[in-house]
Amino acid sequence: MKRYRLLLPSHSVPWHAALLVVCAAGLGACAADSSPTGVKPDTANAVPADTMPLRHYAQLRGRYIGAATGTVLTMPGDSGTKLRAIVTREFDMLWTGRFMKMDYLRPIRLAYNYTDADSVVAFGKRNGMVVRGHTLVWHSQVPAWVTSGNYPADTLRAILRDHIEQVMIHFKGKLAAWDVVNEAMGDDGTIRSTLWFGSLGPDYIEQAFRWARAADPDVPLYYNDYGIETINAKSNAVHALLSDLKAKGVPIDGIGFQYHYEAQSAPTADQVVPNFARFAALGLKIQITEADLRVRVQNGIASPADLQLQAAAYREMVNACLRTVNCNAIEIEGIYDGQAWVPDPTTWGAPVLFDVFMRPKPAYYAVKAALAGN
Ligand code: 9MR
Repeated sequence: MKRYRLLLPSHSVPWHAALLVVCAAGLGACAADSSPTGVKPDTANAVPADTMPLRHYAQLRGRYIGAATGTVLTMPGDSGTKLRAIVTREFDMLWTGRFMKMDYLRPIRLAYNYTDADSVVAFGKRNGMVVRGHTLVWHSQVPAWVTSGNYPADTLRAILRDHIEQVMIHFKGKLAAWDVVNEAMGDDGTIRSTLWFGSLGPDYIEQAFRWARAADPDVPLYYNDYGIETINAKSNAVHALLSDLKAKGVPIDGIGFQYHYEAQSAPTADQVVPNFARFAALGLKIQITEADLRVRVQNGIASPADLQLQAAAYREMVNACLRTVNCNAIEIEGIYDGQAWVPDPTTWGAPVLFDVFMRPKPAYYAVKAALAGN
C-alpha cells in the first residue's frame, strides 16, 4: 500500500487542514486504523505534533489572541526568558495589567508616569503585537488625590476630561483599542454608584466617549464589563445603555466581555452567541478581554479532571467568538498560572493556558484546537 507523507510549508496550511484534504481525497493516511486490511499505518511517517503557535491559527481566523502582562514581562533570569518566548511566540495582542490605570499613570496630580506602560507598548511593537489600552474611566484604582479631593463637579469633570485627553494623546497611533469606560454597570443592572456617577451624573459615560474620540479619532473605543457574556439582567442593562448611546451618536465602537468565570459554571457557546449577536446588531465590535476560567486548587494545584473541564470551558469561549463575525479578539488574563489574577487565590486558581512551570495545559490545546477548527 502506498504511503503518503505530508510535506507542509511551515507557515501555510495548518497540518490538520492538509490532512483533511488527504483524508477527503480517500488517500488512506488518516485514521489510525483506517486500513481495510487492518494493517497499522507506519508511525515513522505519522504527522508530527502540532507545534504551530496560537497566533498562527488566530490569524487564519481573523482574530487576535492576547494575554495580560504587567510586571511579569520583565521577569528576570531564565524564567523571564522563557516567559517572553511564550508571549512572543503564542500571542499577538497584549494588555498592560495595571500600568494604564489612573492611579498608576497619575499617582500625583501634576505628573504622569508612562514608563511601564510605554515599555509594554514598545515590547509589543518590537514583536509584531498590538496592544489594548485599559482603562480610562473606572471606579477602582482612582488615585487618592482624586478620591479625597472633594472637588466640585465642574472641577472633577475637568480632571477626568484632562486625564482622557492627555493619556489618549500620549498613546495616539500606538494602540489597537481603548477601554474608555470599564465596569460602569452594577451587577443588579443599575448604573454603578461611583465617584464619577455620584458627582457628574450618568452623562459621564457619554462624555468620556466623546472626549476620547476628540482626542484620537482613529483608535477603536470600547465599553468593557464582566458578567455580561450571557443574556441576563446586567447584560440587558448594558445593551440598553449602549443602544441609547449609539442612538445618540456617541462614538463607541465596541464592547469588551471580560469573561471571568469559575470553569465549572462558565457559559457554553450556545449561551453566549445570542448575546454577542444582539451587541453586534448595534454595530459594535466584540472582544473577549480578560478571560480567566479558574478551577479549584489545593496549594495552587488543580486536579486533572478540573483541568479537562477548564479546557472544555475555554473551547466553548473560543467557539463563541469564532461563531460571531464581529468578534475580533480573545484575550486571556495572564500568561501562566504562576502570575495570573484571580479573585480568591486560596480556593481558586490555575486560570490561564500555561501552568506554574510554564507548560501548556489542556486549556492551551483546547484553545488551539478550537482556533484550528478541530
Ligand atoms: O489583571 C489585572 C491585574 O494585573 C491587576 O493587578 C489588577 C489590579 O490592577 O487588575 C486586574 O485586572 C482587572 C481589570 O482591570 C478589570 N476587571 C477586573 C480585573 C481583575 O481585578
